[in-house]
Amino acid sequence: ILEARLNTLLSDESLDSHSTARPRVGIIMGSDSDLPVMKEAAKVLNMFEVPYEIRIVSAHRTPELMFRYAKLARERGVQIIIAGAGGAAHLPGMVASLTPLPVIGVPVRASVMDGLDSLLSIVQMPRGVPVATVAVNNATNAGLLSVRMLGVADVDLQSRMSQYQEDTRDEVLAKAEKLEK
Ligand code: RP5
Repeated sequence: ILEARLNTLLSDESLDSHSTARPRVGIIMGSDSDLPVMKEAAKVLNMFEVPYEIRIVSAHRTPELMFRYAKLARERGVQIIIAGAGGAAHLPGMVASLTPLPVIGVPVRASVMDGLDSLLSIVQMPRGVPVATVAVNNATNAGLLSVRMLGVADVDLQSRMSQYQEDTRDEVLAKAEKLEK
């Protein structure tokens, strides 16, 4: 029965309605309690019109699903995995150990230690198994980093990233000028 449930979860039919295209980025997280943080990565991907999927995959509570997800991601067309977790945040590192895809880790601030526990759990990977770790709760940067990575082989996406950077600069300059007045 477990096998059937795992198969259903990772089948084409289970692709959610975030986009009609096959997901290029997989956003996964250890718990639904991570969702308020992790949805910021989804916002960025929506803005850049990059197809993505968003799923709960727990290293500790659903290890079989984590294994299956990581093993199948590449053949399902996923190119980058963004993985968020808090506390004993093993998800990004374990997924990175199971796939050749780039993994971006988002340390989620859990109830204690202000997220330092999550950050260290994700960033202190052993040599040979990299996880690109962003700041605590900064799923926005995980989304932006994934767009930059895809931009290496996608000229259109890369030029939209340049535009985003110019817009960000102009916004800050406008604020600076307003303060001067
Ligand atoms: C981790 O434990 C999750 O990633 C989450 O950040 C943290 C707490 O999970 P819940 O107890 O809220 O489900 O696995």
